[in-house]
Amino acid sequence: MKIFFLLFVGLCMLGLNSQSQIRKNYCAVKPGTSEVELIRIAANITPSEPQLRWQQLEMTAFFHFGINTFTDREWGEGTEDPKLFNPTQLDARQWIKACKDAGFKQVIITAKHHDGFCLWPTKYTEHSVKNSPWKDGKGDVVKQVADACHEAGIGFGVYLSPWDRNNPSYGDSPKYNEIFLNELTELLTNYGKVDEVWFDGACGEGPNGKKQVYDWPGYYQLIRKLAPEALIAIVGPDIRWVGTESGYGRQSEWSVVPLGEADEKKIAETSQSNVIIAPTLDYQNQDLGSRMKIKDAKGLIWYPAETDVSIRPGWFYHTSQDEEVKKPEKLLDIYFSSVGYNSVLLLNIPPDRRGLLHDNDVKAMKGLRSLLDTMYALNFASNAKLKSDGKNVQGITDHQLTTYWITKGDKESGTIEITLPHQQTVDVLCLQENITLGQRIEKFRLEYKDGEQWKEAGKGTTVGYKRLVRFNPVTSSAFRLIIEASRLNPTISELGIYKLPLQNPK
Ligand code: FUL
Repeated sequence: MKIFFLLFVGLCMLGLNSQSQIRKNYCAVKPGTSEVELIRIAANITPSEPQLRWQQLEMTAFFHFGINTFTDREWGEGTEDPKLFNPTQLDARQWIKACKDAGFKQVIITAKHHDGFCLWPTKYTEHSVKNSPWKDGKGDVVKQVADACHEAGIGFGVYLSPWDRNNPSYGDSPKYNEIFLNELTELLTNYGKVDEVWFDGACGEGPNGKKQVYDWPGYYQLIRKLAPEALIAIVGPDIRWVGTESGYGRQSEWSVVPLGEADEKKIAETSQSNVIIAPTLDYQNQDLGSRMKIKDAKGLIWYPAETDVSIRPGWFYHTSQDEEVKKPEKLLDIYFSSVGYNSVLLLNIPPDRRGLLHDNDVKAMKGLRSLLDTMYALNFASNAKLKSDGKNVQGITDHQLTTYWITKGDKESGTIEITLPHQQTVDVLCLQENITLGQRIEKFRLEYKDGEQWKEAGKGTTVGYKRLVRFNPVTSSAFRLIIEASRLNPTISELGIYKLPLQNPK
């Protein structure tokens, strides 16, 4: 027995057991690690349970709502009179219904924006709904949104701005940090399950001229303690900013990114198994995770991208922008460039002064849903004959993430042939990897048969949870997906071939 055990350990150390699983969302890279071993580690980093749940949401919604809604501003100064906050027909159920109907599976409300006005009657400042005329100061927007989400069975998240232009203690670091922790405690204990906590890093000067130093580790620890399943986004350990606010992510989007020396040191100081630091990255760089990018990594972490964008030019509601709501076709283009680029879409739909989502916004969301439903209704691959040089090709059209095609032995490339019963005109390829094993594919192409000749229809680099590729329409009954390069064995969890319900907006 002992001999077998020693033999097994020996094989792992020699790197011969290329399929041995690391199965965790972070791994330190020891000095002297070979390139082959580094790739093996990268290919086996997987999302944590909450990250996996979040990635599968695909579309989430943001609600920027607060004092700015009533002052027609984007950034309030913190000196606004709480009496200005007076929605006439606030109904969070209307917001949640519109989102749910359009396919959004989680929402985030700006509980406090930079102006410091709190949408819940917190005990820790007077600058809140409790001093507004709305419901005679007895209202609680956060509660309405949380209750509506929980009733509808969709996720609930909070945006809490650390930058607070109202709080007199802001800039007096320990004092303000304590207030901030108290606010977080209220939000994480009084409103049922919280699924996402969204921080941005803005840090202005305090009224006393002092610079506030945020206690990020303290904030994160409190969230882990009170809401262990909540993801901490943007300035946080679980979800990263995609790097733009345009709705357009990267075509090559790696969810596994490298950590440098300084981050590794911080992790070592906290805990090796539960990363609670926000990794330092050049978020706007086009390449965050290629082989070149990870070659000097001191650690590797699953740190997926969220693409935040507003349905209107501003984050908050402005009557003057009622005619500038993005059209369904534009939203579809954004969907392809966010969800379709291995990222989660966080679309902001700002409630108006009535406290309702405006008709124009609701119409646009419905329009997006209808385009997506029409496209996804018919996957031409689902009644096709599938043939491949790998294992379990039937698993790629069964809507199950964890039944998947994989290459045999240690092959890092492979082909799947898709023969349709009849010729079809198509222009979209949808691929998904089984990310519960890791993100691996580095290069792929789709070919179609034109007469006797195979021609290229579309191609791409990374896949990850979901990759959509639009291409000029082609008509054929024979297609083949060729995985050209991968980190270890590539997997395909789902494959779809579709026709866009409109002229290709590529
Ligand atoms: C930014 C903020 O300054 C904007 O007002 C908005 O909340 C956006 C989502 O994040 O950092």
